[in-house]
Amino acid sequence: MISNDGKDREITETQDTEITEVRDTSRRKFLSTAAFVSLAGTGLAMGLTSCKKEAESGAAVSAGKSGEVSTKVASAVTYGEFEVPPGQLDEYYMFNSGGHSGEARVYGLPSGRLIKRIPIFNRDCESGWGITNESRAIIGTNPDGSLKSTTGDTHHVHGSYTDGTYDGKYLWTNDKINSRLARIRMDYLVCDKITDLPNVQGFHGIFPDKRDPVDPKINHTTRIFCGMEFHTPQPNDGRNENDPKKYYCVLTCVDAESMNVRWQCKIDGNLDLIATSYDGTLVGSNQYNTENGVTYEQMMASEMDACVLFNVARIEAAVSAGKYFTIGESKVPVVDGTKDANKNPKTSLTCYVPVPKNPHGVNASPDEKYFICSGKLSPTATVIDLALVHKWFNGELKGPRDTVVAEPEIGLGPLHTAFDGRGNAYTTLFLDSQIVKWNVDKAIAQFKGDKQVDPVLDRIDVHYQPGHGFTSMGETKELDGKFFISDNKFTKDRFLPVGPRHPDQDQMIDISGDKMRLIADHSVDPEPHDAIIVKRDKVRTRQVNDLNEHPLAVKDAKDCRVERKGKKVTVHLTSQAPAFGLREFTIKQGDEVTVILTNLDKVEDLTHGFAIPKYDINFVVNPQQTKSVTFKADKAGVYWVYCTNFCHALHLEMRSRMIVEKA
Ligand code: RUQ
Ligand code: CUA
Ligand code: CA
Repeated sequence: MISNDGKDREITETQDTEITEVRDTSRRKFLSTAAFVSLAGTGLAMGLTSCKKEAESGAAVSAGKSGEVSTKVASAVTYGEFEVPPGQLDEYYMFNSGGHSGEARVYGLPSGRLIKRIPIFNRDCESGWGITNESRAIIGTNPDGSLKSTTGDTHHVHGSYTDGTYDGKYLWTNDKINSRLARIRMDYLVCDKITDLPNVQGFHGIFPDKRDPVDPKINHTTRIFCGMEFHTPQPNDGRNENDPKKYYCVLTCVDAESMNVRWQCKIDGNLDLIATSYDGTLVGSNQYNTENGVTYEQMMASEMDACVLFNVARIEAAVSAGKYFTIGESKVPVVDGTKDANKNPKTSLTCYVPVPKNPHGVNASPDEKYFICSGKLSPTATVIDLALVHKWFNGELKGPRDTVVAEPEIGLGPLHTAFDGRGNAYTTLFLDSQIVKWNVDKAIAQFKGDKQVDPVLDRIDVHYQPGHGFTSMGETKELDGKFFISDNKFTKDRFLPVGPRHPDQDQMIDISGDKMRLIADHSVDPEPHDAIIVKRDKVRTRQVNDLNEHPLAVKDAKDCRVERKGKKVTVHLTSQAPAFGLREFTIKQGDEVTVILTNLDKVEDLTHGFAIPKYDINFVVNPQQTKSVTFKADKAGVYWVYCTNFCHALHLEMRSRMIVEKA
């Protein structure tokens, strides 16, 4: 069992000698390729072993091999203070990315209740996302009318800032597959814009800026920074495909309001996660592939990779001065942030800070002083002092590595770091299946040479293999240090078995005291990746739409009608419980039909649905909302348009008869 001080580590039966050596805290340093690859599997075995023991001691629900489930009462920890009784509301929102679903999700915390899914890069037949004309215009369509794409891979959700904290205006999330950035407006919690990033593959990290780097009056988010993980030929149109030395990555800056791409910055190596400084001057990204490798062996060849820091003001000055080029057909200005083009720190656009090895995760500390970059294949976290980064940019330091003020050894497979506002950092340890709590000042003292001090304060097992970890309001100046969520990648035996595809898990940890306490296992749909925890008073949603916000709204049931222009037919329709404004309408086979539907009900929560059998059309309209849909009436016959949302005692009777006359 792994003890809380991290020293007394029992070696499990499943570990071979090589692994034993790696797990010895006194000897383990960097992991060799072979050690890492075998360790990944062993990490899982570790998790299982520790869980088995917990179940025996009465702290877990576990399913045996045969599928039988035994429930045991949880031990000493009390959970009452984190319970949300019936009728009470949660204190926080959690905005989660939805991984392969291409959506975002909204949970209440501390209850862990799923309260909304926000479709973005997918097709969703409840809201009609990807079905209605309005949503299709946001997703984008091809010349043949098909949707640009309906696959997505969202990893990170971040909110807009004013004065260093969430202002409740926007959220942004990435689509890793198709290199798109989506914006969610927070008044309705729906996606309102999607931007394609040119010249990008593997769009992974995102972070909004927290204020303007030069204009003190602009204290809110105006830019989103987007990382590019996979280097490619530029332009990627068939040239140089066999010459990886010519591949490269760019950082992309997108305007928060217009969602237009402002500029890109060419770099050496790749970009993974993104962090922004509280003063707006710096953007950081961990780089695990400074080798420019094309296989994982090549990508882990060096002992040191980097965290690259971008000088935002200098980059924008270079763009304004016309010191840029463009790539292929893209008109986006690209500045050169490579080392060769930036030999003089005093004019450099970028600062490459060496960090061991294949780092993952870079997080800004809430005291505004540091970026912390995890080693992943090194058991360390690297603390970069942002004031020193500015000194380097002023030519006052010998080298970029002089910006590093601490590099504590914290455990195996460190990925992401969160904060409590009391000077402590909490880092997820993927391979150790733990969260480690460590003190940043102590780590700095240790780095300066104080051998007595141990920065590690506490460790807690999670179940299992944590990726992201984040704290309540943790990425703002208003962080409250109440709890930490560990997004675990593996959950084998933590939930009722549901077949080979397991749920993922948000495990909730109380961090308010000296010792961390595990307080809840929340199941989540794969794969949540990352989230932010936002105090509920920051989010002010509107509960009823505004009838005037859609230019085509049908504002009165009397306006319902069928209009024909040649083969183009428009059906103006309303819904008001328990009826549609037209009880029937007739069109002709071969018509191109647009239905515009306004829900005239004003009562909060009185949503109606609109579905046409055999026509693959399904969406809902909320009170006072208008949506439209266009389809080809290619099948003659009678089709009962029906309401899909239980709205009234006569919900089942809420239908309209669509008659398609044979051509
Ligand atoms: S990444 S598990 Cu897609 Cu956010 Cu670090
Ligand atoms: Cu309207 Cu059900
Ligand atoms: Ca590497």
